[in-house]
Order: sequence, then C-alpha cells, then structure tokens
Amino acid sequence: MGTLRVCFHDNCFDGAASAALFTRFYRDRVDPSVEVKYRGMAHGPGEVFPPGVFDGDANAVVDFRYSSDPQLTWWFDHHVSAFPRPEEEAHFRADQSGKKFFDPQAKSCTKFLARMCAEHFGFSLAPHRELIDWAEIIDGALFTSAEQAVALREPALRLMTWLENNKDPALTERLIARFAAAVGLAEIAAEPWVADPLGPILAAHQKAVETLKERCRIENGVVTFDVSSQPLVTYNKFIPYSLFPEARFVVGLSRSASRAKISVGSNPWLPRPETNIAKICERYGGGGHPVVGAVSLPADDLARAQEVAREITEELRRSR
Ligand SMILES: [Mn+2]
Repeated sequence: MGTLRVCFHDNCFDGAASAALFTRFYRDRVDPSVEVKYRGMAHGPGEVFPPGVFDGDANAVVDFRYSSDPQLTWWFDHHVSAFPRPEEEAHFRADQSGKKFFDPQAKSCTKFLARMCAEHFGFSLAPHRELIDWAEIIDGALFTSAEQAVALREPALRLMTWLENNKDPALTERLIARFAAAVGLAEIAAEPWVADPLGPILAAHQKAVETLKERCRIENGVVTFDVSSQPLVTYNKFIPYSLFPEARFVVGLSRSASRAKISVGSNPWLPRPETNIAKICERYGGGGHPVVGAVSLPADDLARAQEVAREITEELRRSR
C-alpha cells in the first residue's frame, strides 16, 4: 500500500475542498488503497515548505504555492502569488509530468482541480457538485449580497466559518473526509463536532456585527470605523457593506497585540472603482490587490495609524 501526502491551504474552505477532491480522485483513479496524510499550509515570507515535508510515495500540493522540490508529484493552484521566485516558475514551465496545473484566472482551486482531473484523468465530478459550486462562490467572493456573506445561514458558509476558526488538524481532516465522501453540506454542518464549537464563534460574529454597527460612519461613499480600542480581533470583512450597501469604499482601523492595521476595501457588489487600493496602501508601506489592501504598523504607533487612516479616507472621498 502506497502513501500520499497532501499539503493544502489551511483554515480555508477552498483548501479543504481541494484536498478532499484530490483524495477522492486519487482513490478513484490512481490507487484505491492509498494511505493519505495531510498537512495544512499557511502563507508567510520565504520558504514555507519545511525540509522533508514531501515524505509520501506521492506528494501533492493543492490551493497553495509551488515548490521545485523533486519529490512533489502533483500540484494545483490558482494564487497569483503561486511562484515566490522566477526559478520556481521556470521549473513549473519546464515540467513534463502532466500532473502540475496552474490557472491564476480560476476563482477557486476546487473547481479548477476537479475540472483538470475530469478532463485529463476521467474523474467523475457529479457527486461533488454542491461542494464545487460553494467553493467557487466562497473563494471567488461571488456572494449574492453582503447580507448573505454576513448572515452565515447556508451550511457552506457555516463550514467556512468553522474552518477559519478551527485549530485542531485532526478535525480539519475529519471535515476533508466528509467532503471526500460527498456527504451533504447541511448534514456535515449539523454534526455536533461542527455545530458545537460553531455556537460561540457565531455569537462572537454577532457581537462584531453589533460593534461595527455602532462604530461605522459613512461620508461621500466612504465607510470608516475605528475599533482599535476594542478586543475585536477578527471580523467578517463584508459587515460594513451589509450595513451600508451604498458604500463605495471601507477604511477600518483595528488592533491586535502586535500590530495596528488599516484595512481598505471597495464594495464587491458595486462596479469596481478606477482607484487602485494596492497603490495607495503601498505608499504607506502596505499592499494588497487593486480592490482590497491593508497597511500594518506597530501596535504602539496608534496615533500614526489613525493619521494614515484619515489620509486614505480623504483620498478615497475625493476619488472615483
Ligand atoms: Mn483558493
């Protein structure tokens, strides 16, 4: 019996769904008796794959960056930042195995992986439609409204929230196994090991909604809030748009133990503005994408963070 190591994007619905579908594909089309071992991966600067991580007879990375390690057998990703250095990209372009796939246009790795495994290796997608469709909605931020993204009523959105908060790798593997077995998402979300820990998480989410409701102000289409004095560590980034559907931009200031963070975004449910948010954030030492970005400062430099938030807000109020 062979072993398969699957490295996947941790704490992420698309990452877990990709790991599940790859497992299912491998058992269906390559080796029915394979023993699968998982490893959740987190983004970070520099080399993130520890030495010896590819220790299976076959090794796969899904929904996560490329590695030129010769032990890597399978790879599927859609992140724009998939290649940390040009050497990795050149290594990928020269690959002749036919088992490494990249599409930065793909909205989710799950749907991309499923499609590649179907087209190239005869994998059957039919039992996995629900999982594939929700991964596409979640990773592509294709929610019908901010209200849907904040209410977290659908089982898939509850599982997404559970995954984002879960810190027990054994439970993540249990979820991957349920996904791979094509169990319905409503059935999984109702199981006690998901539903029980989700209770306090959803309660904290509700509290964050209340806090932001108190703190958010809108002027000239720009919503601002400052929760740097609150112990509100994480909040769903769509809350301000559910409170102010007409908002063009959101500028929020929050603080953790280590840093003060200015989060800047544009409304996904309105035509995207011409303004490039990444460029604005870069001027203050931050970065991101054209539609969403952030600036981080040391936690004790709150006065400076408030000044940066004010300047960015002024600029966005004047912009188109
Ligand atoms: Mn993804």
